[in-house]
Amino acid sequence: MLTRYLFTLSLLIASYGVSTEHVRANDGLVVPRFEDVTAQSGITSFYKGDWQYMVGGGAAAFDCNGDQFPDLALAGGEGTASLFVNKSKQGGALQFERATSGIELNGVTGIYPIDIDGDGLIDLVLLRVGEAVLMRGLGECRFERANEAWHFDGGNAWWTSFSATWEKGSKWPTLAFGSYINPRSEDNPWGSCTDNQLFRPHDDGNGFAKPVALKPSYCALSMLFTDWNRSGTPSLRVSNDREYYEGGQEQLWHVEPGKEPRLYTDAEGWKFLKIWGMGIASTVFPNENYPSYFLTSMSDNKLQVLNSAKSDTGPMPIYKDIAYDRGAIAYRPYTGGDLKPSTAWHAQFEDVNNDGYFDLFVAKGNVDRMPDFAAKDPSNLMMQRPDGRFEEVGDAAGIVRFASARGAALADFNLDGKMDILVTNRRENATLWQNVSPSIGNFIAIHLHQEGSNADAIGAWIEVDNGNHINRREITIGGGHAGGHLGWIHFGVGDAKEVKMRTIWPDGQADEWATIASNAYYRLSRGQAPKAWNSN
Ligand SMILES: [Ca+2]
Ligand SMILES: [Ca+2]
Ligand SMILES: [Ca+2]
Ligand SMILES: [Ca+2]
Repeated sequence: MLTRYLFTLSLLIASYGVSTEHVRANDGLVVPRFEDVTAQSGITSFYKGDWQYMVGGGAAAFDCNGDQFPDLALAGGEGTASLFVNKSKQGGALQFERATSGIELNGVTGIYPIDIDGDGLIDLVLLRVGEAVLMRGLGECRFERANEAWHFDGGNAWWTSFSATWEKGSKWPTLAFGSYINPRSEDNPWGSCTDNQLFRPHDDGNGFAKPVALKPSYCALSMLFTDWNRSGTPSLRVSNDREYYEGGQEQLWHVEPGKEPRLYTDAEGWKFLKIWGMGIASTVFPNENYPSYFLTSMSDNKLQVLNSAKSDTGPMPIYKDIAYDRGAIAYRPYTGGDLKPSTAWHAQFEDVNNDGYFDLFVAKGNVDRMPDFAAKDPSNLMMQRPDGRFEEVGDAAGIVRFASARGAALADFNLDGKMDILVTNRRENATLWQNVSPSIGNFIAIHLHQEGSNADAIGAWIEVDNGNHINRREITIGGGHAGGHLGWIHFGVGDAKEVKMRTIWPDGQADEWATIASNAYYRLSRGQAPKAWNSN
């Protein structure tokens, strides 16, 4: 099977190996510029460990001390997880300081930020080899274990993925945890995928009820609650690693209030797909209404767009893979001379040159000396062009490294309007790239807030009309590979000096369009006009 696959791949390489270098110079694409500032930044975090840490290595970007600058929590594998407080000045150099926070547990594979109890302080979900741990945020970047207080049974599994949603009528979130291989089956791991679990709020209004197993489970390396059909109720997408499951495939679950979760079926349009699923990134293409999904894998990454006419009951979950057509397949290294297929992990769409088109970052790295796959496998930075095609600029942008990357967090760490990149690496220090592009487009950044539970308005949509097209973003928790970000939502807006924006809140209520000036940060509290924020 693998032989036939590699043969197909070599044909693909032969027909597709054209240089795009000269195209770039002539057509005005603004290539962003990144500088590796790891050494000066104060970030020292290795994702350590043997076999059980071949996956994971997540990064979480979120604000734990209320100053609006995104702080970082990084998985440490066999070492301890670590928290770095952001000390950067607005527009200055990226500066972090390690702080003892309470999250310094070993065995951590992934970290997701989420305000579980709705107290306005962000909590952390720690995925581990062993027990998953919920850490309640106490303010000032301190955390305490909350499994017992929230009646959460973190089990004993190789936890590798997470997503969360607030179901209609619930004050507490519903948490989905994905697990990998049975960690006790090292000699014969194939077919030993353990159950993913869905934790719903307890009826008594405090914490969680006993979890429901999401059977069948197929070694989930990424999960994402996403309202793929804009029905108002998100479904749970699960990306699974075909290396270890038997008879499995990619999955989409109905998760509807008061009902048992159930898989979308062939009859509903769901199509069988087997990949080495590692990560999920979602984006909405300009003027589109529905999310598209980039699925990372070993060489055969997918870019899926909804391909189903809307009927009375809404679209069916039928997706077309356009990764090849759009130049986003990223199946092998673009530099470094290694021609073997690539291994892709965290993926994230962000507009890194602020031209109004979301670009795609993909963290790459060999599992661990796998000889059939590239050893020198640099992460990708693919710029989206106005025609929807993607162009690799990793080399020109200055982000080529050959460490074995895993997790990543794209965030604007110094709040200068330019998205920076943090990447975790297996057995090596993380890498931090500051976006030092001298001239890129304008931007806006928005942080939603609503009173009561789900304070960060997970499940909301933000729409930005930049005068040329409308960009939409769904606010989600989950996806990527083993980590995510919570906080400012960034939109590049090109030349626009002002833009129109509106929010569609998680319950479906849509704000009026508001006109706001570019190059500013807006705190947007529900029911109030967008309010510009700055650090002074
Ligand atoms: Ca902060
Ligand atoms: Ca909280
Ligand atoms: Ca862009
Ligand atoms: Ca920045």
